[in-house]
Amino acid sequence: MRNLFVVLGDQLDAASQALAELDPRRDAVLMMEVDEEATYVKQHKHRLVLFFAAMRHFRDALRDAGWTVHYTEVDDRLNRGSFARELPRWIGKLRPSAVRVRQPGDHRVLRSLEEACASRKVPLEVVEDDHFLCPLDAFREWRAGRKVIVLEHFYRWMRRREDILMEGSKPETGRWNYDADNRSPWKKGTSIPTLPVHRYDALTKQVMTMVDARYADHPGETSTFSLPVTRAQALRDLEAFLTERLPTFGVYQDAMPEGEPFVFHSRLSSALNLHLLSAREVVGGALAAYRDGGAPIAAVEGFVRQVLGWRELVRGIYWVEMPAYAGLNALDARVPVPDVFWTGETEMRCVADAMKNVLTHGYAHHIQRLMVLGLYGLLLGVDPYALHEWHMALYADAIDWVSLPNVLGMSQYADGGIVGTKPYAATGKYIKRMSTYCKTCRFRPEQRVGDDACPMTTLYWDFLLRNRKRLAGNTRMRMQLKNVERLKDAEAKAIRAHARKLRQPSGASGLA
Ligand code: FAD
Ligand code: DLZ
Repeated sequence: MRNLFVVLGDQLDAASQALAELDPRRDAVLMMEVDEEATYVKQHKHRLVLFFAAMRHFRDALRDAGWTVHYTEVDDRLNRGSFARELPRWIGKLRPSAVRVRQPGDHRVLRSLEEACASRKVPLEVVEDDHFLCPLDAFREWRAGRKVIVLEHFYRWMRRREDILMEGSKPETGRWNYDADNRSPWKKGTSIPTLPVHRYDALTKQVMTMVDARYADHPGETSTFSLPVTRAQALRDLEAFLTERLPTFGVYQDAMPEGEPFVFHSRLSSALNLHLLSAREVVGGALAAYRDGGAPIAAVEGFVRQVLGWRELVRGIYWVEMPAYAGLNALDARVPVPDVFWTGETEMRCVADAMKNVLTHGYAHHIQRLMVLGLYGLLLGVDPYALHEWHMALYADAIDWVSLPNVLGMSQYADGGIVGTKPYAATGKYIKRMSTYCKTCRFRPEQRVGDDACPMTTLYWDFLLRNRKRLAGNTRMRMQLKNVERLKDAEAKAIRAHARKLRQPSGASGLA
């Protein structure tokens, strides 16, 4: 055998250039289910069903297309349980001249593959992953010339590079960005289309049974699993989003109606991150909807900005900044992940609803991630890497390259301003404006102290008091810090004391 081509669980893309460059007569594919990936953080059952079922379907599709696919299932008797130990077993058995893999989505996995190949003295070739629109070398070049990273700069560069919504070097509608049109609070009575329901075949059901038995004590229930595990299912989800949800995606992008897990979001992240869908076709679909008059520019541009802008940007940042990035903790946050992040039990309606989504679906939409759970972690001072590990455990769409910059960078500001220019710190008043939670919540967002005070509000002021020296050099924080300086000593003392109470195991945070 010439090349042994390793396909990882998040690389299920049959149209990849890397596969096209191989010869099915001389090269073979290897896919490994390994227990370590399911247990290094105790993963949600939806995440496990998603990966194992999608991998097994992809194996069968490759075999049908004429590929030799060597495959090890997680409960195979000979399976050694980790990439570091399983890959050497296959190299010993198959004796390839080289092992080839697309850039993995996780620095830790890349190191494991490198060590495994070195132990067997076989070269490992890591090739570009053409699922992504921005090759890593191009990103490095873009990054090299800049002091600070600004999404808008990267996004415009990508729009020009890909010639998307452009007329020459100018945006075709005269505006780069419709962000300001995409922040409407929720309007009561707005009806939300339901997501497609997938019929799962025997193979997927078999995986569910295996996950129930083998990972019984992991969070989540397989009975509520509803994600696509094949390309055909992913394409159905894409089509349903483009026709039914995209037109309203922009308007309610930041809205949080209670009891609505998906609002008008696409819920395409897991299909994208496993590469069942390509970034190019998802962006292309949205652009086609605009051209056909199916969706307005504000919605389409807003969606394109997420996929072409944010998604590509955080991936670039991950690979340029790793491995040092994982250890950053600019605000010296050391609090353990609170119990409520595992149980969802709290009187805070916002946290309870977001956690319900996470525990039921392995999903929460962006604003719940950033401005409810992320905000709560930031204000409590939760250890940012521990929060990232929690995220990797509970979200079906989490891959290291995307979770780490979003959790540690965007939501916790632990990178000191690489992903975002300032901490996303806010009081409960932000949540009141953008959600329906506060209507049924016993806490008052306007109140800083006292039994009825919204914990987000108390903790916001406490956060600024604790971090004012660290944030003093940040010009974008000037206004917020000025307000802190206006607090009287007695007020500041009362806030700090109330915040300490909230952090007790019996406090609203449920820290234990
Ligand atoms: P939509 O709202 O419909 O957005 C469309 C697509 O844009 C998404 O599917 C996603 O591919 C992309 N996108 C949007 N924002 C981002 C972003 N900030 N970074 C990367 N891609 C983006 N996204 C993940 O895919 N995996 C994660 O593990 C993840 N962790 C996050 C953690 C935190 C704390 C935050 C604030 C954001 C995180 N995101 C993550 C980004 C974003 O929240 C999710 O992509 C989105 O909520 C997924 O739901 P959706 O498919 O319905 O997205
Ligand atoms: C998340 C996950 C799980 C649960 N299981 C596997 C697996 O058995 N085999 C595999 O190749 N990948 C798995 N993954 C994804 C990895 O944890 C990791 O995100 C990717 O390998 C990064 O490219």
